[in-house]
Amino acid sequence: MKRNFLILPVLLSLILLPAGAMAASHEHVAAPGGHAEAGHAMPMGHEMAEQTQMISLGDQVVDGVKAEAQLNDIQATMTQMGMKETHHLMVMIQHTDGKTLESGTVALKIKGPDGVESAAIPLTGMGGHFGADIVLGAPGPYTFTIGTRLTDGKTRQFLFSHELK
Ligand SMILES: [Cu+2]
Repeated sequence: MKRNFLILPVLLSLILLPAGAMAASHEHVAAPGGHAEAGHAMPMGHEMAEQTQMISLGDQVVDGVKAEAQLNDIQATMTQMGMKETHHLMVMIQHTDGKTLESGTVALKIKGPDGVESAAIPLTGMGGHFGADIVLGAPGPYTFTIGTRLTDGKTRQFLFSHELK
């Protein structure tokens, strides 16, 4: 976890390069229905990935499961549509043996610069990851707590941090 903060600038530069490749690997083109059904009618965080700033939150392994989280800045597009969401948070969840987990219950709590933790926000399964459009209203330190109950019945908690500019 600590290591991730140190190498974040390196990760960012790596992640900004293969934006198109990453969008493709999320299989959104192959599964647009899943997004629509998921109340994700305007999945701008994905299809417009090339124009979207992506922020890696790093990855974390808990009890044989790896969660890799990412924020996509969707504010410009959402503002145009009169919506207040600023970011699309997505988390890819895999067994450490490499198998991607796409079912189960995943929820997010956000603690912002004001130190107040949000109510749990359900993350919707959407073709290879779980995600939600969220509002990060002010610059400053954020903590994202992601709780999962996957098909093995175990609960896990993953913690990610980001300093929003
Ligand atoms: Cu998504």
